[in-house]
Amino acid sequence: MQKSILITGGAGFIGSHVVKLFVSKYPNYTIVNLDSLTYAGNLENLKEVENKGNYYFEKIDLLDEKGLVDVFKKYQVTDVIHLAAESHVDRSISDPLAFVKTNVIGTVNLLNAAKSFWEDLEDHLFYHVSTDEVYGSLDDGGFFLETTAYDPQSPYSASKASSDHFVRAYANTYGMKTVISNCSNNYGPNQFPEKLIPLCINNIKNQKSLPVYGKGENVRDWLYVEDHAAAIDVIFHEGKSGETYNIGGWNEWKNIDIVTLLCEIMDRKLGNEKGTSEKLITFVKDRAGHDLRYAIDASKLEKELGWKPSLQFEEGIEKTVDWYLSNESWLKSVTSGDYQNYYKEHYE
Ligand code: NAD
Ligand code: TDX
Repeated sequence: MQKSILITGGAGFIGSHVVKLFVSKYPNYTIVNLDSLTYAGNLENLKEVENKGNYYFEKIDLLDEKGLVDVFKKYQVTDVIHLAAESHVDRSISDPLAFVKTNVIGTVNLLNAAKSFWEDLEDHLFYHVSTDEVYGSLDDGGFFLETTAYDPQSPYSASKASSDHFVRAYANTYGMKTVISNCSNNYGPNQFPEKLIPLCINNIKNQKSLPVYGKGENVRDWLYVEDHAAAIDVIFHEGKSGETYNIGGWNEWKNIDIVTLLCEIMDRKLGNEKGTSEKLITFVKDRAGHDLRYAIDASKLEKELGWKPSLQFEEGIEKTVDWYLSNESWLKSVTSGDYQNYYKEHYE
């Protein structure tokens, strides 16, 4: 069967890298990017593929049930890779319901659209992209395994955990072919500057303070976004139906060490005297319910499907800083609201 893949959230950070990879690597697949273009979605992320013959864009909200079904019909969708979500933990603390709507109800709407359109569920795959945050916080050492019990601690992780459960429920109840991957923190080009790494790069550039939550002792495992996209490619094509795969970089960093490293790199690149940017570090009130440590054991994916991260963190972070420094107009547009005008000019 000719593949027609619906990728949701393709205008966002990770989704745009997945769309670019699939459009260019698989010219015989039809790739449909479904995205409602929230503040986090930006079609500029997809400039290099927008004129490719196998790429299509649909501005549709996951809450628009009819719109979803229409897209399945219009493109005869054979498979789904679901990335669209509200993704920022701090926003989930101030507005949990937005996360329930998009991440929980939106995912169920998408499952329903797929279930109603696909005649033989055996012939199709629903791939759900999720996060390591569903496992909670590793306060006493160890790593998250695929078998680790769910223990979400923030409204964001609770909504993602719920969506994971619904995907498994559709596999169990209706026989839908599903696969789920849970990945650690991503970094790289096109990440919205509300997340730690791009926020620090942007603030250092503008000589603004660098807000480090609490004592900066919280630990995250960081993976370059293109390595996540490569893992999604492998899992989509070779993952076993019904399985879960953890994706991570074996790359744990305390927040304060990442911020300090970014200060050093930026001082070098901007020609500042050593120590200039570190003066911007400001310890601020901790995030409510701040998870102490995440760490992924990605052995299952490495052993069973042969994936491993390709980029060392030192190289990835240099590339990331270089990208933000040479894409000032992107940064300006996502932070200024000009993007909405761009969208109107180009697409409406
Ligand atoms: P992002 O916030 O950059 O992008 C999300 C995209 O979804 C945006 O383009 C947005 O417009 C779209 N979207 C949001 N609500 C929508 C709705 N109701 N209908 C249609 N589209 C909607 O997110 P990201 O960081 O690229 O994350 C993508 C996925 O990967 C999410 O499911 C997230 O939970 C998961 N994930 C992210 C990370 C990370 O470090 N960023 C790590 C692991 C897993
Ligand atoms: O200004 C800040 N200061 C700070 O100390 C920000 C924005 C963050 N932090 C801390 C909080 C976290 O411990 O840095 C760490 C990373 O924060 P975020 O970039 O907000 O990421 P995190 O909360 O870890 O969640 C991310 O990784 C998992 C993504 O946003 C999620 O979508 C993904 O599932």
